[in-house]
Amino acid sequence: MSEKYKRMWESLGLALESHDALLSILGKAYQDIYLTQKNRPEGMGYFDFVISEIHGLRIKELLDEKEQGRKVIGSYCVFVPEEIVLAANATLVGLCSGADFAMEKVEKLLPRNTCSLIKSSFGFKLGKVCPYLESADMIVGENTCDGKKKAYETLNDLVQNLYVMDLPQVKSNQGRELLKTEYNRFKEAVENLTGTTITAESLKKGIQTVNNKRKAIHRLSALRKAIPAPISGLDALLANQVFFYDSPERFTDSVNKICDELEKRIEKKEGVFPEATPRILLSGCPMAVPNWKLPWIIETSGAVIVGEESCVGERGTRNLTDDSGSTVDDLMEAIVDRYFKIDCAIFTPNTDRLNHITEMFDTYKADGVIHYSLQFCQPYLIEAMRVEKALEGKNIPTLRVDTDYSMEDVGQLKTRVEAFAEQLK
Ligand code: BJ8
Repeated sequence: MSEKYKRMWESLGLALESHDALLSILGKAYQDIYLTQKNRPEGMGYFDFVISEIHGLRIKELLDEKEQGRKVIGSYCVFVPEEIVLAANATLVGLCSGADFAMEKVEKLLPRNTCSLIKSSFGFKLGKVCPYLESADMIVGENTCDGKKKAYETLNDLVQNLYVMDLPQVKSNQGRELLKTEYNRFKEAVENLTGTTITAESLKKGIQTVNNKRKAIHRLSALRKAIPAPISGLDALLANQVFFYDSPERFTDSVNKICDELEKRIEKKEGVFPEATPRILLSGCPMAVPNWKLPWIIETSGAVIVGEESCVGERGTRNLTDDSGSTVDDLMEAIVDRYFKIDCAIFTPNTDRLNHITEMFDTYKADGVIHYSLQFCQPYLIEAMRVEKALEGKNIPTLRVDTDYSMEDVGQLKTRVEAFAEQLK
């Protein structure tokens, strides 16, 4: 791929040598973690292709769109409404990163004890290895956790086009008002950037397009209730990760095709692991590409993941946006309603999340919950203790894992996960 896209990467100002090194690490990790899995659905071939071209073909498509005048907007959080972006004839891409990169440079700008996700986003910028970031006409930051909101002050010095969205922290009437004000301000900013006025028709279409992506993921999730599990957690996570990069229509079709295949598997009682394999619900911080460490450990330690209570998973995709409104105002209200339900740990109190985890545990017929927090992520680390207590109160076996993007703790984590899986048998 390197030679084929070299010019394109050069034009984006990427550091070619470092970028090659990153792609080779990514390719090796994908080979070792994904392509060694057994009984994968054939439809996953599409996602293998997407990953192999994640910095190639998809970037070329975005640059071609840009040449036609379409704008690209990058975001770090599921609170940024894709519906609004699509309605203005622009494209939204996820910018979160799941690998350590250029850490020496990063730690000159951020304290060491910053979560890996934030550090990684800085590393990809400072190391000049993220073509999505370099293609973006606008980058949206959001005032969610303290780490992110303070880091955006510094990121503002590194990029030219950072837009920061304020977000509520409490699910009150005032909180909803703030979200509404901020979404209207964002709508205006996107209209200014694109020179396109959002109409009721375009907003409705944007809502329907994003809902279709979500419905495909809901269909996939529902199929994961089957015993034996028809798809690995790693593969399902990949689909949830690609949700943030791919063209929406193509993504929806590809996930639906996998679902067609899984329905046939379920009819024949075919699974990716034996029927008695302990079923895990994974809950906690989002996992951006290529953060596959914990799912890989779990699924090579005698268990299978059947659901993700995560922003790269059900927390991010769970609710649809009502598209029945006939005016821009009605539809914007529906967008506010939809996003205000997201139960990110930055909210206080956040009891909805506790309830949702138990609900998912039952729905997906899980045997245990593994709670995953990134080190130094205070919202999820602190909430993990409440999650554990609430689950223990319901006699749900729970394992709390605090980790980062490094591979140093793999052995230790594997021992803990194996013991947990054994306990669930
Ligand atoms: S809605 S979870 S995508 S903020 S891991 S950076 S919380 S210190 S990512 Fe998130 Fe939006 Fe919430 Fe979802 Fe901070 Fe924690 Fe790091 Fe995190």
